[in-house]
Amino acid sequence: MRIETANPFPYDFELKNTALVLIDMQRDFIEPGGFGETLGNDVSLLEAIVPATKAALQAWREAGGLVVHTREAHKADLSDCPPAKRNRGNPSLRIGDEGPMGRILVAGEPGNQIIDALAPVDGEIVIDKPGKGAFYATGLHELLQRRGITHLLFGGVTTEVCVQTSMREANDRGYDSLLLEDCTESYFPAFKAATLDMVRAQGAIVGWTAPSAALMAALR
Ligand code: C5J
Repeated sequence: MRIETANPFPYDFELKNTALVLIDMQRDFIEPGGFGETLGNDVSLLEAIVPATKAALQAWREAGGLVVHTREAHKADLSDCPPAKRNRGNPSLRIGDEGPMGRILVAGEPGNQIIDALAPVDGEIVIDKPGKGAFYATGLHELLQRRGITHLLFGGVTTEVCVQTSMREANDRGYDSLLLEDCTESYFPAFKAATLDMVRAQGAIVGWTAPSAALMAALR
């Protein structure tokens, strides 16, 4: 299969060797009243990508592709949360504190769940990650290697933090990655735009980008 209009040049992939990776589409970042909003962010920016992401997920499922969901999630005792991460800055709520949707970024809490519209189904992989990158302190690389995955299609939030970090980690591990432009978002639109430019600069130094419609066209 080929995404002809991918940037900076066409992206070739085989369904059986490719996974769709949705980064941290969890309630605490996306829904009003969650952690993201308590940090002073306008979460409606992130909510706006849900319909396109849902459509891409549905098309990928119908094609029979592997789906990976991640959550930024710490253990209840915070033993996997470095003090530097927890203590930085002056937020009204820190990781592990009781927030509007349970303890902030703690596995199993209501706010840590993937939003209903994109909820994982049987057979899909769900990775709890303590870092920004999906490969740090998780078994994701081994799991993908066992399945023969060489290509990754990324969506999720936020573009310049967990999505970009995961793409860079994937790049260093030898994956060809493409970021679905309308299935990722930032609280800072300029950061999203800069990330898309950075990813595909210098001959796809990190990877490719394309609108989800171009993926759907390739799948038809
Ligand atoms: C952040 C993320 N922004 N999922 N997490 O802290 O990008």
